[in-house]
Amino acid sequence: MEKILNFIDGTYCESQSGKWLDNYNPSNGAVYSQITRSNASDVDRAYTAAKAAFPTWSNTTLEERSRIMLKISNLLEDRLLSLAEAEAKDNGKPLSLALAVDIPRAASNFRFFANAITQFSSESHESVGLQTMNFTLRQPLGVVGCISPWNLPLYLFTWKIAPALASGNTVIAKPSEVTPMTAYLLGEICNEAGLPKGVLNIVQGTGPEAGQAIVAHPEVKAISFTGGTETGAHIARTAAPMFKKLSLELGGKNPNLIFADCEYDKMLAVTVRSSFANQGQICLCGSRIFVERSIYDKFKSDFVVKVKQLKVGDPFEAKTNVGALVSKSHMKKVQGYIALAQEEGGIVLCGGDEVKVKGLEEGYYLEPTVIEIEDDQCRVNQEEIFGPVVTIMPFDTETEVLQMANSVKYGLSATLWTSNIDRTMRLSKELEAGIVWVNTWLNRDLRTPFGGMKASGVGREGGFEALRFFTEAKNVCIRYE
Ligand code: TXE
Repeated sequence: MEKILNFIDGTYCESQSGKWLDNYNPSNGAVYSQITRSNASDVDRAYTAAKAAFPTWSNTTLEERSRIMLKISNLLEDRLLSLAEAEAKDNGKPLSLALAVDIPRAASNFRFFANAITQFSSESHESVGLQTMNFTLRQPLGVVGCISPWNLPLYLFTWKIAPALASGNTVIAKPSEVTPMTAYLLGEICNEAGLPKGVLNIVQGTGPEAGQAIVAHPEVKAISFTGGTETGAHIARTAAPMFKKLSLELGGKNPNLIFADCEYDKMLAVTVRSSFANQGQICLCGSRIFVERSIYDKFKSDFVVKVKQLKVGDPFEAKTNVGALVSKSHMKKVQGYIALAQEEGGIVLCGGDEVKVKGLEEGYYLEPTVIEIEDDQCRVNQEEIFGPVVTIMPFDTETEVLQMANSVKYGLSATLWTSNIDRTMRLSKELEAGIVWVNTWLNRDLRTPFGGMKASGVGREGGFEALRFFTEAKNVCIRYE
């Protein structure tokens, strides 16, 4: 059986624990590989390698860092098919999605930050009349930790690593133990691209063991984390007494506000995607759909027709729109919410059941599910489900829908469908979300700030924000005669 190893100091190695975790293929429920189960002593080894690599890497010219990172980007593109296949097998997502989104975006992450670092600059402030000049040094932090989740495995892993490396840090990174494969494959790509050993160290294992050891390591200067809100709170509690820099990208329960004056057909097509892309397992999916009452009945029937047309099945089939959920336990969690919705008085308009795919009966497949609700405060409309489940309900006024949109603990993204520019401006300012999409969804320019408000996290990634996060600003003040 295939073994997924750590990548420390440029070399693949087993954990010192000698223990292994099973890695499942969600499409058929079978164990297909084993993951080395790392602990604090492996994190220590990774730290030693990263610390030794730091002086050279942080003094490597920007041109050279950029050149190596562009090479990694090119190699990711060269291996598009094999990496996309690995991602689909490990995660259960449709291969078509991994080919179109996950792997190209991982390559873009490296390319973007390879270029961004050559344009990153700092300020100077001349204190005129006082013969004083200030300038700001932007220095790398040292050894930093990057911890990523299972929903967009290589995409989010590289989204953190690329800016950390570009700005001169050395890294200890941990992918999710649920989807470790593509991070494992990244090691050999880094070696082939000539990334010096120890600059990127990849530790495999569980969150509470390997992840916790990275966060708790006193010399790891910053943690960039994407994952669940509870885990984020735990990380913040661990890191706070050591005053580590933290960037936390956590859960979401994103509203979709649909007004009668929108471009209807475009809205309908995009809303199907924003509801069920990646089996609804994207923190940016629009899981609460609010529709203006005058078009509510039409939307409800058109939407249900389209959702029923989505093909649930084998991630490797070209016609599949919805693949397998990432794990059995996650599927059980999502099913629990579908049952809860009915207890709370919700009406399941379509979906709700497990799907048995021929030849893959042990896979984790669920029908895309649309639930009509009456009370926006019900739990299925308040708590993050993170699966192929959306709620819909009508609204009468802009004030009412704004109030409902904002009355959840999360604040990651919001999508607005309208052709009214005044309303666009009013709501964009009032919506409690780090990202507001108007007449579009998941439209990403990597220069823009990315992150959430409230329980969706702290800090912003993307563009220069990420380079600022991974550097320390130092003011140098020179008095001259
Ligand atoms: O995530 P975890 P889980 C949400 C979603 C999901 C819920 C739980 O609602 O159902 O979170 O998912 C590592 N110290 N999102 O339990 O545990 C872990 O190994 C350090 C939203 O799978 O947060 C993995 O690498 N690290 C989300 C990463 O944290 C720890 C994407 C994320 O896992 C750790 C995923 C610890 N103590 C889930 N415990 C999004 N924002 O996109 C775990 N980890």
